[in-house]
Amino acid sequence: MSRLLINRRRFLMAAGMAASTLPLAGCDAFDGFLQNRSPVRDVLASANNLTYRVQRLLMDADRLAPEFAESEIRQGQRPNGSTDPTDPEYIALQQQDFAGYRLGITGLVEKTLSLTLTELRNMPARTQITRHDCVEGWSCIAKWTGVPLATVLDEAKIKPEARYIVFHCFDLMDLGLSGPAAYYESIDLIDARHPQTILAYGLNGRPLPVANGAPLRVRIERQLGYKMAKYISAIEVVSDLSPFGRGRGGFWEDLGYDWYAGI
Ligand SMILES: Nc1nc2c(c(=O)[nH]1)N[C@H]1C(S)=C(S)[C@@H](COP(=O)(O)O)O[C@H]1N2
Ligand SMILES: [Mo]
Repeated sequence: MSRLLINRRRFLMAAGMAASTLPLAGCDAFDGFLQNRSPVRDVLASANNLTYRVQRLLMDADRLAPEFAESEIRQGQRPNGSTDPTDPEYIALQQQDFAGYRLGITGLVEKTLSLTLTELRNMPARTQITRHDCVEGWSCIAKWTGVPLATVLDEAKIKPEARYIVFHCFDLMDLGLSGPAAYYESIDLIDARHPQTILAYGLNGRPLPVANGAPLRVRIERQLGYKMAKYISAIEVVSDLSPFGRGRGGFWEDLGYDWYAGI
């Protein structure tokens, strides 16, 4: 399946230009492009829905992304997006090497969890060497170690009405005039339960560095890079994505990217 790869800066410029040609100039116009009933957005959303349904129909739910040999790791994982969060809560945790970190799992679960890094590291682990594809057009092969998300969800016992997993992150993104917005992401339960979907705390045999999302980031190997939330502060199990951000299921999705970024 072909996919239009666009440079992110160009994308944001294009979004800004589209907004500035609207009758109302300024940030109201930018908001207008993004608001729920914008025709532009509806077209994007319906095309994305179609891709999602077609891929889900054609795809074996457990099909694995390709895995590679150690010798195919050619460089460190290229840090992208946020690489050094300055948010006070994050800095405080980082200063103590994340000893005080707790991963909360809340929402539509029988049992709310609050897990330390030690507890996460003591759960069954999976290591995989996979290729990360960023929408900007670059790739990187790296070795990731973590606990399968399915294991954590089984521990929390998700309720029957659950449909999506939302990842909340520590880092705020600067949207210029629109002000800061928290990075967040979401996936469906098929991706959540996929064997290669892990909450990673290790990269290339070492603890996950800050630049790549310490202390915990998700790997969703059949999707593009922006789905793989770094700096995860909490996981919420939900039935509806509309309450989060601008309601499209992720920080970049709220700016127009596809929610389903299957590759
Ligand atoms: N919290 C958070 N997660 C994030 C991002 C970000 O800016 N903040 N950027 C995303 C994008 S676009 C990519 S390509 C990958 C980059 O991961 P890396 O820095 O380990 O290469 O993280 C994704 N997850
Ligand atoms: Mo990306």
